Order: sequence, then C-alpha cells, then structure tokens
Amino acid sequence: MYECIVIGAGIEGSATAYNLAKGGTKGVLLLEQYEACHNRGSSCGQSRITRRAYETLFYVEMMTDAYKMWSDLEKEAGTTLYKRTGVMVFGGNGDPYVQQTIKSMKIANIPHDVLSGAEINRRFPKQMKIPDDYMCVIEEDAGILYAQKALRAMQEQFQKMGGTLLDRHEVTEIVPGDIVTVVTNRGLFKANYVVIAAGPWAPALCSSIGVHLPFKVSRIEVGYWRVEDPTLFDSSTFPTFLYADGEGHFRYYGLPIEEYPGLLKVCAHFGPNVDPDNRDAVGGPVTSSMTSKFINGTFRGVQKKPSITEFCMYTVSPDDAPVIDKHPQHDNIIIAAGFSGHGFKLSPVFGKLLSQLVMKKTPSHDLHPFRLSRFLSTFMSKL
Ligand code: PYC
Repeated sequence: MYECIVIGAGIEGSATAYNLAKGGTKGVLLLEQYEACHNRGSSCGQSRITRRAYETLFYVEMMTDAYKMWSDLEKEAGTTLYKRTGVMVFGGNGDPYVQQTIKSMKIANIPHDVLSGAEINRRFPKQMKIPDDYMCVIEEDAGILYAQKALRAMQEQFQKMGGTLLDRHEVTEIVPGDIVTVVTNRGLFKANYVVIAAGPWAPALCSSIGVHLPFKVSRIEVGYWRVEDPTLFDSSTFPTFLYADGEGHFRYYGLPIEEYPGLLKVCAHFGPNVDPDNRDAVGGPVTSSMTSKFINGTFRGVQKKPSITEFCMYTVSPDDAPVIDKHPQHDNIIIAAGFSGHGFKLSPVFGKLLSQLVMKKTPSHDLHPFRLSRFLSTFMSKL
C-alpha cells in the first residue's frame, strides 16, 4: 500500500514524485511502462530551451520559480543542468506572439532587448538573414536545459529521498475508490492517491475512468542540420531561438550546436497527429521540407536536409495549457496532461503544484488556467 502512485516517469511525473518526496510524503511509487528515461515519449532527447520570454504572463511568473528550482536540483544532484545562451524570439512585423512576449516581459520586469530584423542581421551577420522589418526580443538569461540529465537527476533525488521507481510496468487499469487500485502487467498496487502524468498516454488512461480530454498527440521531428562553420552556431556564440509566423503562431524553434558536433538543432513546433503506441505509422519525416524552407529564409550556411532526425511527441490541448486538476468524481485521482510541447522547463513548478494537490496544501501558483472544467462541455457529455 502506497500513499501516492504517480503514473508516468517522464519529466512531469518524475517532478511530481520528487516534489512529493521533498515535501515529506512517504510511500511514493513512480511507475513507468518502458525503461526509465526511454525515448518513446515526450521527455526524450538531450536538450530543451528554457526561457522566461513567454507570451503568457503567468508562465513568465512560474518560470521565475522554475529557474530557482532547477538551480536547487543542480546543487542537490551535484551536476550542471543549465547552459546560458540567451533566447531570441522573432517573427514577422507586428507578430502578436512576439508583441505579447515583449509585453509580458515588461510587466514582469524581466530584462530583455527589443530589436528589428535589421539589427539582428547586424548582430549575427554570418548566421542570420531575416527581413529587416521583422521584430525580435532577446532574453540573455535563458538557454539550454540538459533534458536527459535533468530527468535522471529528478529520479535519482526522488529515490534518494526514499521514493520507489518501478520501470517496465505498464498500467492496464485504474480502479477508483477510497483506495485506488492500479493494475499493471506485473501486478497491482494500491494507494490513497494517484497522479496520472502519462504524457501522450494520459488521454487514454483518463478516458478509461470517464474523463475524455480533447487533446491531440502530435509527432515532432527533431532535426539536426549540418552547418558550414560550426564556430558560428556554437552554444557559446549563438542563442536558442523561437520563430512565430507573423500571425501569432509559434512555428519553429532551435538550439545552437550542443548535442551533435557540427549540427544545429532546428524543429517544427507542429507535426502529424499520431497514436502514441503507433507513433511511426505516419512514415518518415513529414515536416522537414517545411523546416528546410524556414531555415533557408532565416540562416546562412546551413545544409538543406537534416543529417539526423529523431522523434518525440507533444500532447496538445486546445489552449496549449495543461490540465492540472482533480478528477471530477474521484478527488484522490489527479490529472496532469496536455503540456503541449512547452512543459519541460516548467516541470519543477508543475510537479510542485501537483504535489500540493495531493498533500492538500495551498498551491504556490493560481491553478485556474489549468482546470479541467474549461473543457467541461467536452468531457461532461461523455461521462
Ligand atoms: O517552450 O521554449 C519552448 C519550446 C521550444 C520547443 C518546444 N517548446
């Protein structure tokens, strides 16, 4: 018998388990269907962008806590998880996403520089060739999170505090009740609380207990592109970046050379909808020709085809915000789903919020943007 079972040892589930243990909860079990830190979900790969440069004010505020929590984890684990490179958010003249990002940063008092496309081209004359009238914001205190290291550090600290991680345990059924039973392919477990943080597998698990989330799972192509002169795109020279399409939609992103020698990471922030158990049924790369076009109009000295393509998945909610809430009928079952491709950097804060829901503590941030009831008509009709 456990106090709490967290289903899914991706970054959100691991952060929840870690925060529960840190908050003094004894008897926490973290279940993972594959081997820990596998590459079939949403927490795979070596790196993620981290930034406060967010279009939504509440994320800017949450990220301020997240920076501190990542730094605490670095100290606890005795490892480096963050590299400061800066982030550049840019898009067409008047792009609402870029404008809103600038506005949020001003309100939250986050240091930033606003530049035109012409100024960016002058700052990076051998790397960038965007239209002069583009708008851009640079946040210097942003950069790269070492994702795999961060996930391992979170899990190791959780286990050091007495938590149990069982991988290769696939959850096949959740039986609600005063005590919740979690059935796996390798036996059943019971707990007072369950947190469902199963990434792209969360919608199906939630459906099995009557909550039908209107989420889509997208397969994202993580492309690594060879550059002519690696010194120009090195992580000590070049920032991480996000591009919005001029109409307020964040469409492409990238990170300087860090993972593979000589390869710049550039990816589309969208992809085909997939079944997470059959992710590659859609075949080979689908978005790389569009990413290639973006690269061609933006950067100098980058090859036209990726040298390596890896895949990962987003679970996308209609408003790009996750659900962090209790099950409407079983308040000892908590749902954490729909991080929509931007949850990694925020995971220490989401994990803390989820642990606070379990421990019945006052949440450290407003949970309203994450409530399940905003999708009420969708899931109520099917309950
Ligand atoms: O939120 O910074 C971000 C991000 C980059 C790529 C996907 N999400």
